Amino acid sequence: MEDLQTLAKQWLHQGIEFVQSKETTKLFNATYVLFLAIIMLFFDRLFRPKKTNIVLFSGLSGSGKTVLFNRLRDRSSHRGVVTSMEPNEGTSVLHTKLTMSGITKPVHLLDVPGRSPKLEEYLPLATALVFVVDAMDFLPNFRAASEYLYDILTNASAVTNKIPVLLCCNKTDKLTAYTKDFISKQMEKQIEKLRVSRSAISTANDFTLGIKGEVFSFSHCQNKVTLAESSGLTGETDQVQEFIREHFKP
Ligand SMILES: Nc1nc2c(ncn2[C@@H]2O[C@H](COP(=O)(O)OP(=O)(O)OP(=O)(O)O)[C@@H](O)[C@H]2O)c(=O)[nH]1
Ligand SMILES: [Mg+2]
Repeated sequence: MEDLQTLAKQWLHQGIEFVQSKETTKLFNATYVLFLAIIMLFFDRLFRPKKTNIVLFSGLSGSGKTVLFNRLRDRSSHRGVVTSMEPNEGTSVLHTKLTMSGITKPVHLLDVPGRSPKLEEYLPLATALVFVVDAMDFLPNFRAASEYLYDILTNASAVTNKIPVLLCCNKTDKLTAYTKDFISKQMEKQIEKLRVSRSAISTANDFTLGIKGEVFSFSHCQNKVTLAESSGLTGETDQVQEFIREHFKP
């Protein structure tokens, strides 16, 4: 009996020593930190704004975003649209191929007026972005359009979320419209100039664009840039729909 008591005392003593030892304190601290980290991660996931299935339409004023938006939303062109003051929101059931068999759900479209500061607000929510360029009146506007696209491709949300961008050369129903290859080449050259001038003066933009030491090409962007031609007016929107379908997560 005495032996048992002595053994029990020994165990108790060893137990107290273990609890008081530095190793145990370290173990408790590590467990506590891990527990806190898990709780923080859980709340971060719970309250972080969710990336939603929004397809943004952006580009200079007059490039044809609203006509394209209306065409995709309800297949009408609403010819003679005036300059938009506020973003237009709507949903579209894409009406070619897959949707014919009812597989694709409606897509949330958001038409943001040219150079609207609201674009920054919507970029973190975007799944994809359609950058509309007027392919007919391209030459007088391409510097401004390139600058706008440069700002989007260096925007923190756009880059970190790797938002796919469709460079949509619109108004191709006009014979005088430039091709998507011509347009993308000219814009690449203009963006190259902007890269050089902007990096020389400041770090105003969030991310640098392209590969250092190489002439700029859209293929160097962190965001996947795809080219397309469209005419919102005559309803030639297949390439835009194809792009949306590719990046839309049902
Ligand atoms: N030929 C031709 N004209 C178009 C096409 N799409 C739009 N337009 C014309 O271009 C002008 C501008 O179109 P909008 O859709 O209002 O342009 P927007 O990009 O929404 O302009 P903001 O709202 O000011 O940013 C209108 O006169 C349209 O009729 C097209 O595919 N072909
Ligand atoms: Mg508009």
